[in-house]
Amino acid sequence: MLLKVFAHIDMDAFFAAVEQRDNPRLCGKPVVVGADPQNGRGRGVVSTCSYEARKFGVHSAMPISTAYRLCPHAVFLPVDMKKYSQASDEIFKILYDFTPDIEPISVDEAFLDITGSYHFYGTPLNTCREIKKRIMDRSHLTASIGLAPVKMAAKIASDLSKPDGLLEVKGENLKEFLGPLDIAKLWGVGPKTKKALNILGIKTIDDLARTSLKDLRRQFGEHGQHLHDLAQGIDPREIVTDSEMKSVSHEHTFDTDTGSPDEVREVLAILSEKVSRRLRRYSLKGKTLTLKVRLKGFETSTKAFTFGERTNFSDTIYKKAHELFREFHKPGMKFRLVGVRMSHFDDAYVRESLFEDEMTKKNEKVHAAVDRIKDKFGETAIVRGLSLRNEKYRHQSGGVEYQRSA
Ligand code: TTP
Ligand code: MG
Repeated sequence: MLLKVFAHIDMDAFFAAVEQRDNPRLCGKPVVVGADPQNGRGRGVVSTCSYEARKFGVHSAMPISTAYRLCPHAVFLPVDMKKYSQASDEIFKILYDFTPDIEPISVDEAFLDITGSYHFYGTPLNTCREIKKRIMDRSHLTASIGLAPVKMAAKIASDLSKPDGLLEVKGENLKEFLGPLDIAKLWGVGPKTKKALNILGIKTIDDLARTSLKDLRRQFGEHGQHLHDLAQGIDPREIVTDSEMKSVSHEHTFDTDTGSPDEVREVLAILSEKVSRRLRRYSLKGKTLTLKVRLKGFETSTKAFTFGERTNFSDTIYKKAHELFREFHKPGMKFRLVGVRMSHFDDAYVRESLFEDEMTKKNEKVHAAVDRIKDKFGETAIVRGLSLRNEKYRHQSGGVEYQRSA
């Protein structure tokens, strides 16, 4: 079997690095990008910070007031999304010069399948050296890259190599590489699963690899098989290119299982908004909405609804998601996780929208205006009235899910 070669690339301290590049006086200094600290009284959170600021304990999603307390002499800057989007476009253009097999994950992160292209540069390692060099030459920014025969190990490798790193994990070293790492490094092991595993005495990936599949299945159901595979270094996931994207979803795991339908409703509003925004970013509209709920004992259920017309409006998605939830909910239920997914996209989105009624067009304009404001002033500039009350959820939901075409 041909071994695949995956590269995971992630820019270092991305927003802060762009700011330092554009203002050399900031180089070598702690820089915090995010909400206005207002001398320690500011609300809102840190988007990111330079590695110099990380030494003081500052990190992404931390309240800006805490960041100010930890590092008052840092340079605090507002989010300039337009600038970072430009830098991101430039970097992605460079990546597409190397291979079309790219799965974009976020503004500063992507998976590349270089199995068929690395020969042009000799070896996978040389290919990645060349990618890093080209990014530095053209964008004056540093990237970290992990190389491995499976995606999840490539991601762990880029993370461990930060900043300005390059780390290759060869197939024969995969288990040895993963073994001593904390289980939290595994894709799919969030704080909840980590806690549940720790209670069983499972701390490292090696501990997990030694646990019997039977025990894991008993504890985690279907998820147990996945955990078992990952710990053995088995991860069959391929990259999913933009054109293959089949669904967009966001999930949220509650800090403590909740029995409050109101709390679930607020989270659904935020998840719907995130899914809606992501769909619009890719100029997509979906026809099928799927609500996912995981109950206290890891039992997972999904409920789907197919709209008469494709949509990417947050209100439409939220109302239906909440309706599905109400149909599902029974008194006494406790929820561990909820998720919202939209699928069944239409390639002819632009064409279809030409014939849509005036109301839809108006609605589209409103959404586009909201997106522009968010791009300019950050994700929390405008949020639904309902969402506003729960600031804490805004930075916690899971990533976008990509699925491979059937
Ligand atoms: P990350 O790649 O997670 O972080 P980073 O690039 O700043 O630092 P690292 O070297 O650890 O990769 O996120 C990319 C950008 O996304 C980041 O620069 C700012 C933004 N972001 C937020 O706005 N809020 C967040 O909570 C996170 C995690 C990132
Ligand atoms: Mg990054």
